Amino acid sequence: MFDEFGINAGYVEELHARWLASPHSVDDDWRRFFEALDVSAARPRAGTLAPAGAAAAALKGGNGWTAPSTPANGGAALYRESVRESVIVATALQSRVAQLVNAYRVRGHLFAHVDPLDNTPRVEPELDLANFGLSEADLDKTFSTAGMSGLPERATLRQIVAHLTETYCSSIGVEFTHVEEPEPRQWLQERMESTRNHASLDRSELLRILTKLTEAEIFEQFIHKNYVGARRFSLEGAESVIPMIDLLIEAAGQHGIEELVIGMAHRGRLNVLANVLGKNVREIFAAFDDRRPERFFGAGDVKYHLGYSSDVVTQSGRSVHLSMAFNPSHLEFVDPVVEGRVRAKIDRRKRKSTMPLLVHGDASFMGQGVVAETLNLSRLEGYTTGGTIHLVVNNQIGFTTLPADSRSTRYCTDVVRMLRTPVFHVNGEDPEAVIQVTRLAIEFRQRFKQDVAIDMYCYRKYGHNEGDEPRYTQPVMYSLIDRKPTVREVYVARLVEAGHITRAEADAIAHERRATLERALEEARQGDFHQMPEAMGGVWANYRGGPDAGVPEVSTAFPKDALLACLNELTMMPADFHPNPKALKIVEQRRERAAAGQPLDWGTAEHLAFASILLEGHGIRISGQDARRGTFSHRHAVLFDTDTGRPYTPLARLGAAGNGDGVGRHPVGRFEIYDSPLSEAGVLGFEYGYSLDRPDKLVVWEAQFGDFANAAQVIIDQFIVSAEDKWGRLSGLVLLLPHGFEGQGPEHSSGRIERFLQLAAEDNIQVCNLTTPAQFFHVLRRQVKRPWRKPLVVFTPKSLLRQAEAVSSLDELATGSFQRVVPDGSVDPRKVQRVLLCSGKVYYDLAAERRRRKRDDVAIVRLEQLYPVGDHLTRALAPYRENTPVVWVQEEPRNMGGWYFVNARKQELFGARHPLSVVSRAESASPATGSKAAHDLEQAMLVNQAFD
Ligand SMILES: Cc1ncc(C[n+]2csc(CCOP(=O)(O)OP(=O)(O)O)c2C)c(N)n1
Ligand SMILES: [Mg+2]
Repeated sequence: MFDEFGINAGYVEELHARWLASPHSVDDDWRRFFEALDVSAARPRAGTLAPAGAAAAALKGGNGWTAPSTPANGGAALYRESVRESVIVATALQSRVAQLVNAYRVRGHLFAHVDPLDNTPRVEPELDLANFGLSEADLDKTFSTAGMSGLPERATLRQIVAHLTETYCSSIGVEFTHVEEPEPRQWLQERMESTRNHASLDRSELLRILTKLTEAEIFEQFIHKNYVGARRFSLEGAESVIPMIDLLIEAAGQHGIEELVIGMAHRGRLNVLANVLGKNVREIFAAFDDRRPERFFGAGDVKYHLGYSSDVVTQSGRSVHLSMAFNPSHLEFVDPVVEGRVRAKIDRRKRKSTMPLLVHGDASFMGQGVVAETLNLSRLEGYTTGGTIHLVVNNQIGFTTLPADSRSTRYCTDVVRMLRTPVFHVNGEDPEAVIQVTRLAIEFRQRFKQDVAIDMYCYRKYGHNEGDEPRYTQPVMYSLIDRKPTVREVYVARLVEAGHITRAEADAIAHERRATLERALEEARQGDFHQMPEAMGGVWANYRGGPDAGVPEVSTAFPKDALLACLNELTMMPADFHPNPKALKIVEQRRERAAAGQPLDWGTAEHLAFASILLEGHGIRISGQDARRGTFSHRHAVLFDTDTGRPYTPLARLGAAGNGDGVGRHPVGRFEIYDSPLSEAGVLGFEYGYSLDRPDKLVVWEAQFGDFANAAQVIIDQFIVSAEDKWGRLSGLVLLLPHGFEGQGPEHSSGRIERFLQLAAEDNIQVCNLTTPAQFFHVLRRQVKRPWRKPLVVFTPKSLLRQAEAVSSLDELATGSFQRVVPDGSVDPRKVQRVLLCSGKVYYDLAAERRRRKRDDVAIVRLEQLYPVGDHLTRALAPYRENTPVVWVQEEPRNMGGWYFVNARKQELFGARHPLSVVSRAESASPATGSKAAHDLEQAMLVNQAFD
């Protein structure tokens, strides 16, 4: 039974009766509540009857609540009635206060003063007392503060409201009530309410904030003056970023974090490099001077994309290693790359405690889908990094576009809410509030291992870059900005007013900073300082990039008995494990076929490549959609118990059994394979990042079908193929892209060989399209064994996984090596009238047709590695007479596949000895037909044409 206040009066009455009988028989909250209601004079002792009027009066006097007036001569019944009514009224009020408190926690952020461009007084109609059935008259009544922190057990409504307003509606607005787990939510609530969400800072900390703000401001002004109009993507308006990251590093040191990897776009990047990472400003000035351009022909990158690393000793005495990741213009795509790097460092264990910090822009954070893809990785076993701190430099504009046109959401951080993790909105003009949320953020991350976001509202003092005029498009906003004192000036005024510092002291800090920059500029202009590419030391010391020809090939053979022993060990399952019988059969057949000397399929060769790499001490990490089983069910790297669903990964247990088969040589590398989320850009970016810090490992990303790699084109273009050229950064990442025209339609056919070949230059990547399991075995082994670290793109088969002819013998694995070109040993070169040159699966169609036609005048040469080219094809064609026509045969339409590449590079590929022509599908806007029958016809025509 609920009354008009939503209170179950009968229930309250019953509780009251229980409390009267035994105060501790009710919950603490209720006990305190009844105690507050109770006044000794009014409370009837057992067996006595106090006058109800006295009770009512006492209630009124003691608590300020109005109890119903009752006749003074009332008896026990009247007393009960009076208390009951008082209880109901009081309970109702208390519950309204509880609702109000809750409303501040849930919605207070909407009314916080977070925007430095908006000083209009806040109207908080939603938090109006009247909305909660409360009024001004209730302000001086006292209420229980149970469940709140930072207030005495009882406080007036006035005190409560003031407390809540300060905590939730000042310079910090917090979204946290959507956090589902009670522990983190309550922890945060307690931490905020107990401090009114204010950082308590001593004078030295205040001075440090001021110093950092000053450095930030003077740095920008100095460049502005000395390099007029040069692009620097000024941080002005958002200077608090500098004390913020400075504090984050200090806090990281205190929390025992040893390394911070920072991903950050253009805005304020130079400032962060100079004033946080301690990059010598001389070098930055030298980059602005841009002398000796001949060193950078066709290479290098603009100064605000370059990475840097340094070690900072924090006040706690601990050193924190800082790495600013290199990044391209493409906003936000560095996010997954940073996550992958951090994960690799964590996995390496030496840098056990590594934290990612991602600095975002407001427009890009909400606009770019890769952000959501990255956030989605954050709590997945294969990808978690223990929580990322996201800092959004929310200058409320993206180039010329305002939030109203940028997003459908209220906040630019709303995508983070998907993680049910806290988001702090903070006024960037209040550096101390920025410090407070930074502390909360890192503490939260350390405690709960989750992402957390800080949305720092600020403004952009100039246009998008320094040559840009913002008043064309934002006249009103900029007339406001033009009138604003700087963030530092606002803070100085505040410190002076509070008596922490004199104006002269503040000026001295600025003066000293200016003088330092003057000296650095002089030095930069005296000598020959320039941006030095970072040396590839540390984990990269033993690996090389540069030209293919400069690095010798290595042997990739592996002893036959050891391969057999691997297959044996991989079929051994724990006694209590019940694999799917069909999957078990596939695994067992690998062993049986090998033992019987029968040829091996693709899945077997792949497993043996992995096993041998592990046994040689290299770790392997594979991720991709459905990678554990394999899209085409050929892999079965993980088996699942038919009863329990428990996974079992034989490769991860390799060598652990100590079974005396001679396989268990140590140390065995770690094998990890993950089914990735359905993301390409995010996951490929992550794996690329991982490869940057683990050159010792085989790091593999597999696309479900090669076609889908184009959803990650930015990662391919901006990182994988160009990082060495732009940033001197190497990667041994492997991309497996299932490719082949098999009648499955416009998609599911092409991994877009042409794209990779167009991107191939300066020996930047390796592009392979293979025809045999042995080739796959050797190319994977080469990738870890050769010290040359270049991304490897392998177009992998689909139908060939089960093609009876696409097999290799164990000997070919045990003794062979990777062949960039597979010559044709089956025909007498003297008889050959035509050489068919091809790559990948079409080889089998051509070979079958040649058999059918019994043609011994046609040679078929396979280009297994399309790039880098080398002289391998020249050598393979050497046995044929000069001028023997070479026909490039490809399944792909003419404008796709390898044709344009082979034709353009024929001189390099095989000299001028042979005329070159092509057989392909007709030029087409879409890779393949949707009709299986049309595909079959096309394929037959193509093959016929090659022989006609
Ligand atoms: C993927 C991508 N699209 C477009 C651009 C071009 N662009 C560079 S900065 C910018 C505005 C970015 O706004 P915001 O993220 O708010 O950062 P701000 O410059 O305001 O700090 C745009 C559109 C880009 N660099 N990357
Ligand atoms: Mg912006």
